[in-house]
Amino acid sequence: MESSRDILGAQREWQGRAVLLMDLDAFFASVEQLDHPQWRGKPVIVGGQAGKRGVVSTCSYEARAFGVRSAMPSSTAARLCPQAVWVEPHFKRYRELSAAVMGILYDESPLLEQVSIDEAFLDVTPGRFVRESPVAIAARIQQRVSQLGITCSIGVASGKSVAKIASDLDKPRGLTVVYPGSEQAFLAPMEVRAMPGIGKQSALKLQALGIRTLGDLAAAQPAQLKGVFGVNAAAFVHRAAGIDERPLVTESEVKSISNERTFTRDLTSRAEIEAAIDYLGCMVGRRLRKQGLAGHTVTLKLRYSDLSSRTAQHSIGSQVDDESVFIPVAKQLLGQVWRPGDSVRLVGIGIGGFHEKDQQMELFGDGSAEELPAGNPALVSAADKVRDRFGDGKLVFGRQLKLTVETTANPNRDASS
Ligand code: TTP
Ligand code: MG
Repeated sequence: MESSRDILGAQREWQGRAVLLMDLDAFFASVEQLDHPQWRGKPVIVGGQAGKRGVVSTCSYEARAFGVRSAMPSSTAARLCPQAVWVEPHFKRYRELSAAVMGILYDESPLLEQVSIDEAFLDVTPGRFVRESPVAIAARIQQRVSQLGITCSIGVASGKSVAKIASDLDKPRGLTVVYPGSEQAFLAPMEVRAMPGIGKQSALKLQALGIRTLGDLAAAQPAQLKGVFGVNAAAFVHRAAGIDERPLVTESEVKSISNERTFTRDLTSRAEIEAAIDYLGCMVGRRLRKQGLAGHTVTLKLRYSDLSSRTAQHSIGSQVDDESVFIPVAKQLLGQVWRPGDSVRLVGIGIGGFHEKDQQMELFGDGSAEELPAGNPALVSAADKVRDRFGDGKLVFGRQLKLTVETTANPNRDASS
């Protein structure tokens, strides 16, 4: 461990719940440096090449020193750091290392929530599944991950939001521990944007109310904040005070990821239904990637104007998380459940079949049994980040523009139990 920060100084016995958040450092770039020893210590940029309208997926810390960042246009990155080594992403390899890292975490505790390809929460509450101190467990995870040839940063705290914020404080190779009872002091001086879920718009609205720091937010009345957070106002005030009892959601609980929409008027043409499939498919793809899930089964669900519904399903030979691959499959399914003249009230798309991991992969062009579009992983990944930051409305692909019908109902996430 090269750096560590312990918010109250001396290490002491942990009381109560302990959650850690592990996030790999400059993940894709670190894997490239591992696989190409001649690139170690050099600025390495993973992403689409400059000149081809590409974007940066990520870059090594050596490239960050020049101001290069994720989601930046490649042309800008090339200008900031002309000597950088450029490499296209190798997703199969990243998934392989991600799986190895998740295995290290599972060795410590079975209660794991994978948030993305390089990030996971782990419950290490003493007396629940583990007996050792959470800090010792975190240090061992860092050590074992470094034996794989990559590094990670970890935040340890009593709940998810503080663990997440702590993990980011001392990157790379940081270990930041926030002992139970010290959460509020830890958060109070931070700007509200430090809290996951508070974006630029919310921060501006809070500022107008005189709330700039998490300390200010913790002291606010939830009733004042309905216009900013809606029904979540009280939850955000609690979180700002360091109280966050949200449980971890384990992968085995997630059976499928699906989104559906009820339309305020019936869709009657194939073009309209396909536009809905495009729209919903993009949402499902983004949620899959966010959670590091990929599935075999594509499901299309339609509800008609007489309120009857039908679903059609197709299993594909590889696990997919890229909508440019599974949307065409969903459109093929349309022929099984829709005939010209049918009026459609609701459209839903789901991806399931997450568990047959041994058959996984070959997703990106190498030898899949079926002819599927190759997809564009670097593009979808960058698009996800823009949407995360600015909201769904800000980035619209051409194929989504046709969908102008208003929608109701909320995205739904199927989980057992
Ligand atoms: P992050 O954990 O956000 O970034 P990182 O691991 O590269 O760097 P850090 O040390 O700050 O954690 O994302 C994990 C991977 O996801 C990243 O290596 C590449 C990919 N990614 C993109 O493809 N596009 C993006 O805009 C971002 C942020 C990440
Ligand atoms: Mg990371």
